Amino acid sequence: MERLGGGIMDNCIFCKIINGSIPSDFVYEDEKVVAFKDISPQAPVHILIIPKEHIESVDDIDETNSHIIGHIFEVAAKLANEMGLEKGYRIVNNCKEHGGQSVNHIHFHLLGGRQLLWPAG
Ligand code: DGP
Repeated sequence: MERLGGGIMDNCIFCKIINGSIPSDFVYEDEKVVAFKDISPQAPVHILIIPKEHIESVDDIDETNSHIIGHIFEVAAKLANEMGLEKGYRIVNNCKEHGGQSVNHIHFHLLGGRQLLWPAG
């Protein structure tokens, strides 16, 4: 995979969503992150929040990029409020193969609008 300008990777689905070459239903965008509806929703609200910079997984978080993760949680709380999730919600990250990660561009699922179950499978 080749790194293009602005931290975009050439064959990453989520980089293509960020640059608009794959259409998606954006609900939020700023200079660091975008948020859009998951293509396969698991709850009435199912949003993916991702950094514009291509970071593969939580395993690649270090002191140079950890500020982006804090920002993602700020955006998640803001979106949860705007979407009426006052009863609660869940933020999920799947990391690498055993964590169930299927797209190798770090992303956080914001899920809500129903009673969510625990533990995860
Ligand atoms: P994970 O399993 O944690 O890697 O989640 C990847 C999620 O990405 C999964 O819930 C489906 C979603 N997804 C995959 N491809 C697309 C796409 O092209 N558009 C949108 N909106 N979501 C996608």
